Amino acid sequence: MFEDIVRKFDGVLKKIRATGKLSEQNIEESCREIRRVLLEADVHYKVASEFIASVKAKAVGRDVTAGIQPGQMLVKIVHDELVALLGTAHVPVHLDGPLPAVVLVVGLQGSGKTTFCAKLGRHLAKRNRRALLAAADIHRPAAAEQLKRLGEDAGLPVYAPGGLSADRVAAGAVAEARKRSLDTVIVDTAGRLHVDADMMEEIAAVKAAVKPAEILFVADGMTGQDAVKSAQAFAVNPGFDGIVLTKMDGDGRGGAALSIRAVTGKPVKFLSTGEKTDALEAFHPDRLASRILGMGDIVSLVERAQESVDREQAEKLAKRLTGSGFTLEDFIDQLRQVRKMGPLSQLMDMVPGLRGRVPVNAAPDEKSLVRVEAIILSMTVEERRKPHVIDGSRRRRIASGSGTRVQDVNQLLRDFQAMQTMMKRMGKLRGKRLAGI
Ligand SMILES: Nc1nc2c(ncn2[C@@H]2O[C@H](COP(=O)(O)OP(=O)(O)O)[C@@H](O)[C@H]2O)c(=O)[nH]1
Ligand SMILES: [Mg+2]
Repeated sequence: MFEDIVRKFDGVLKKIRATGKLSEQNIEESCREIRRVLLEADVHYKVASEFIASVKAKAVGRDVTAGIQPGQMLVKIVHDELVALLGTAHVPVHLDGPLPAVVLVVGLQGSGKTTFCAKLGRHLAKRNRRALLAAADIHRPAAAEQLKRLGEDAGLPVYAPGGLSADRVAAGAVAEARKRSLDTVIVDTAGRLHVDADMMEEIAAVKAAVKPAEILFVADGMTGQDAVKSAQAFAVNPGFDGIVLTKMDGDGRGGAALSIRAVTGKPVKFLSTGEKTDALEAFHPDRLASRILGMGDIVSLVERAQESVDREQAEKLAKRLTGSGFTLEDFIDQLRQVRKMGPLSQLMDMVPGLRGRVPVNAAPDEKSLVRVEAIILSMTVEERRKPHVIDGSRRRRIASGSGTRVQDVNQLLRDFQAMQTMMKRMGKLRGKRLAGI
């Protein structure tokens, strides 16, 4: 699913990520390439243009958070726009109101309605809902048989009386559900190859008979912009609350999934990914955006850095760290910043290129960070600024004050000294590089 678009985005993003500075020109260039990828994925051209316009507006003149490459920042902007395009948050099926709640499933023939009815029943069973499937596709005798078979497979009861009109099947199913204390009725309806008046009349009758809490429109995700077009027609009549994209296991280009929400204004609620009744995924815009950009973790890295590192403070710290004045107070500041960003090992995992390369024990664990902090907090201000005054008796005092052992204090002072030396060396190196040596 989405392999093709992921691959193409990956190529474009690799270039963007390496961007050293965001200028109007390279933002323009990046946007042009993103637009091409979107159009090749069969995204609606209007949707693609609007998408690009808002990425540009957000990227131009944007300050870059400390600790992040400008290119990564742009990737994050693209990601956030993609999430917005896909609908921001997951919207669950609406089942509130009088019981049984009725879900009406509509869409063109062959889109995957009947299969989806069974999948939805199974999905809801995990949420403690007990659903009855109603066979209101009365035009094809095989449809009721198919629903019965799928219901059996999913462990769900099926109401298929035969010989009744679609609206009477639906109403009968509601009565049956009440009798059997089932709280949900999922109504499978007939579709045509194209939208037509008879079908709409029939759906209108069903709607009037059972007052559905939710109408779901099922579209074949493989058909790209055709799915979007039929969604537009169904949005006008009979209207619907959410979209189900099926056959997402196929090699469709993903364009329907990317544009259908923007075009219809209705949220995608599920992706159907196979013929079996368990092949259903709740649709989460953020997860799909990350998957499409093939970069999930950069986003969380940038977010955490933005939340926890104040840019100026970080720059000041960097200057002091590499200068001669690196003290235990800076050391503790730095530890706190790092800890705010989350477990170190997890953080390292998120840095592209570092994943799996840093041995687990190279990263200090949380416990020892807490210990180090306690030790430094037990020192006087003078001791923190001039650690060389810390003699044997001070070490004993600090150890008992922080609930640690003298060895721990010794170890910390040794680590600090090594770090101070390293910082000085880095400072010199940077100076040399700046001077062009
Ligand atoms: N690969 C795949 N096939 C599906 C999916 N959903 C439905 N199908 C198949 O698509 C065909 C039409 O599905 P059906 O539920 O009968 O569509 P309906 O005419 O809208 O009721 C059937 O062969 C299904 O097995 C899916 O998510 N993935
Ligand atoms: Mg069917």
